[in-house]
Amino acid sequence: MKRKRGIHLFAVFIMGIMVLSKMQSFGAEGNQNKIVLQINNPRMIIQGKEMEIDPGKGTSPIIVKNKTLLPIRSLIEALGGHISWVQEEKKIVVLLKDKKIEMWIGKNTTTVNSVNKEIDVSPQIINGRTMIPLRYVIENLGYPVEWNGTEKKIVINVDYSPVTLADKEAVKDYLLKADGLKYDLIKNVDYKNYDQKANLAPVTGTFSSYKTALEYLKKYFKEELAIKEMNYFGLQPKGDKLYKITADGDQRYIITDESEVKFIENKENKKVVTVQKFCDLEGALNTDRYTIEQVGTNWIITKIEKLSMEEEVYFNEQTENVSSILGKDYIAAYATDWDVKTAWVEGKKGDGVGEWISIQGKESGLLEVSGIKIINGYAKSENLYKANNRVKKVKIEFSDGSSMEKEVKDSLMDYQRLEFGKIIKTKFVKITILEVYNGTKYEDTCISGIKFFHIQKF
Ligand SMILES: [Ca+2]
Ligand SMILES: [Ca+2]
Repeated sequence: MKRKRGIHLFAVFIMGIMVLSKMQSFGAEGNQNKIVLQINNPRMIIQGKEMEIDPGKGTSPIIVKNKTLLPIRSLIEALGGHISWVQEEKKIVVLLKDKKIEMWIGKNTTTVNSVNKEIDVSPQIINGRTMIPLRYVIENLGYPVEWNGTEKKIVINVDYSPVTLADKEAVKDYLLKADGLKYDLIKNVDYKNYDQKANLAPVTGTFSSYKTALEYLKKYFKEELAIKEMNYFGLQPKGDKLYKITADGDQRYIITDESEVKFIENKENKKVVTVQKFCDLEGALNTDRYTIEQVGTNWIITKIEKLSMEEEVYFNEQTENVSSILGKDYIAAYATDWDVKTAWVEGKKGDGVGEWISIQGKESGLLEVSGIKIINGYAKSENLYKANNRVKKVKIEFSDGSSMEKEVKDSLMDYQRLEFGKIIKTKFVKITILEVYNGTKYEDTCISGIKFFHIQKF
C-alpha cells in the first residue's frame, strides 16, 4: 500500500530545468502528491505534470491583501472537480467530491456545503479574469496548503483524499475502519476463495458480540469465509467482550480490545482535533495522527501524519534453544511457528520457574528489536489454556548483557506486546519464566507464540 513516490521525480526534474528561468526550485517539490504554484508565474505543477494555470490567457497568481488569488478552474478540474459560473448572481460554484463551495464576486459571504462562511478577501474580476482566493477554496475542499514566503510558492498536499464526516462519532467510526476508503472500493468484490482476498483490506469495525461481528462479516463474505475470518486466530465465541475487526493490506485479525480512538487535543475553539489511529496488526501500533477540522457542521480530515510504524522482525536463520520440553509435540520451534495452536511447553517437574527459551540468529547477526509479541499459554483452545500454566512474569535477556523483567497478562489469544521502550541490538533474546498463572489441571507452562517487533519513529 505504499505509494511510489520516486517514479516521476526525474520527469519533473526535466520540466523543472525547462522552466528554470522562472521557477528555480519548482522541480524538487513538484512530486506526484503535490500541486505547486508560484506568485507571478503562469504555470503550475499538478501531481508531476506542468500546466498553465489559466490556459491561453497567461494569468498568474497575485497577492491581494495577503491572500493569493488566481483563476482556479484548471486546478479544480485537475483535481477531478468542476467549476460553474452563474452569470445572474455573479456566482462561482466549486464542486469536488462531496464538497460544494459557493462564492460571489465582491461578496464576503460564501457557503461551504450550504453553511454560510465569511471570507476576508472576496472573489474579484481583475483584467477580465475571475480571481479566486486559493487557500480558502483549497482548504475548504480539505487539502492542506503551505506557503513558502521566501520563494513565494504555494504547495498543496494532495497526498490523500480528504474525508468529510458528519460528526465526532462518524470520525471515530471512520478511524476504526482504518482503511475506510479502500474498504469502500472493494467491499463489493466477490471473493472466490480465501487466499485471493488476503491481499485486500476488506473489513473493519467494532462489535459488541461475536454474533454481531460475524453477521457483519457475512455481509461481505460467504458464511464459511466469515467464520474462517473469525477463527483466524482460533477465536471462539466467548461472552460479551467487544470484538474489533480491522485490516491492513495483506493481513486480517480480530482482537477484543476496546476502541483506542481518542480525541487527544483540542485547540482553536475546538476546531482542530488530533486523533491517533492504531492500526493493529496483531496488536501492532502503527500510529498516525489525523487532524480533523470542523467546517460548518462537517468534520474534515485535513492532515494525516505518520508518527510511528511497527514491523515484525526476525533473526537471520533464526533458531531456538530451550532449557526443557515436555515432549516432541511441545518443542521450542512451536513458540515461533506462527501457529497459535502449537506451543512450547517446558518439561521440568513443577511450574517451570527458571525454565527458558532463547531465540537467536546465525552467528554475528544483530537484530534491532523494540519488543516482543507473545501469545500466552496453550492457546489451541480455551479449555487447554485454562488447564495449563501461563507465564505471569518473565526475564528477558540480551547479548549486550542487559535484561529486563516484564509482566504478562493472563489473556487468551492476544498477541501481548512487551515493549522494551527502546531499540535493543542483540544477537539473541532469552526469555526466562519467573512467575506463572496456575493451570487447573497441569503444571506445564506454555507459550504459543513469540514474535519480535521493531518500531520506527518519524
Ligand atoms: Ca505456536
Ligand atoms: Ca512443568
